[in-house]
Amino acid sequence: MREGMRAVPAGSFLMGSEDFYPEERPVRRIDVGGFWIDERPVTVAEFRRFVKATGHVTVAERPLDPAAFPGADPERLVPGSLVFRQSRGPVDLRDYRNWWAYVPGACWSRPEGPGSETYTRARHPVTQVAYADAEAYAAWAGKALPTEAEWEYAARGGLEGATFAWGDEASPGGRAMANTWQGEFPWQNLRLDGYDGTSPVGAFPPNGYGLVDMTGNVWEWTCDRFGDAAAAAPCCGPGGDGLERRVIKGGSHLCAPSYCLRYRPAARQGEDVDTSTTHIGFRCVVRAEPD
Ligand SMILES: [Ca+2]
Repeated sequence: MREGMRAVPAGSFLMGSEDFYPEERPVRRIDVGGFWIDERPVTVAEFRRFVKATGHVTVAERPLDPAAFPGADPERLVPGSLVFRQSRGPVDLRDYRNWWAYVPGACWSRPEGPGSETYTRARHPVTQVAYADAEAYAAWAGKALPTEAEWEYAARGGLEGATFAWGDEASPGGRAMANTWQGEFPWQNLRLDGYDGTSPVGAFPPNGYGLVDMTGNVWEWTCDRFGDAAAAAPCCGPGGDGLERRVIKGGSHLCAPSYCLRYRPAARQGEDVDTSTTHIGFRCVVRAEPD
């Protein structure tokens, strides 16, 4: 046994989906070796231990080099990160700037910027982590970031071809199975699942492999490059500007069926490796056969 991790047996599965968005196609059979995966996303408390032990400075906290951003607005060249802002009413859903704000000083310990804190959110998933931050944590922990196939195989929990991590029905018996968005995005958050933003890990039922928060709550980094340069920008955030992108999986608390039905194992987006937001986190794997 490995503390806080679950064994996922070697096997094969149907990866992808034909029923939702083009980037998830085609469905194909993939073989995966056995591995261990964190049973929950890395929490704020765990990330705090890592920062204390290593002195790691996250990408969002590092000074920006003006030479790397010719013509950029100087206001954007201060350390900071992207923070979700609920709009007052309906907005143009084609422009993510209607709900994302670049906030100077926003970082993992102050996710919404100066004046915010995480002391009441120690058991929430850490957010405001870029790809390099997730990689650094994984290395420190003696782990690795999952491939997209490992992540999706684990998220399916042994169910073949199911729409959701728990089956084909979105809310069996009316029960909320993941932290998503109910209501009209991005202005009306009905919180029928009990949570406005992120939720403590494990607030919703585990999947067939005993893993919690695989979908909803926060998107999770994987180590796979997002290869399709022609693909549109992520549904709910920046991207698509030619920078290196990696695959993120699982959807988040901002996924609303009316706009972005991505709290499903097959759902995927490409995210710029330097981007951090209030809705992206990660979990780790260890590539060893289960005992
Ligand atoms: Ca919610």
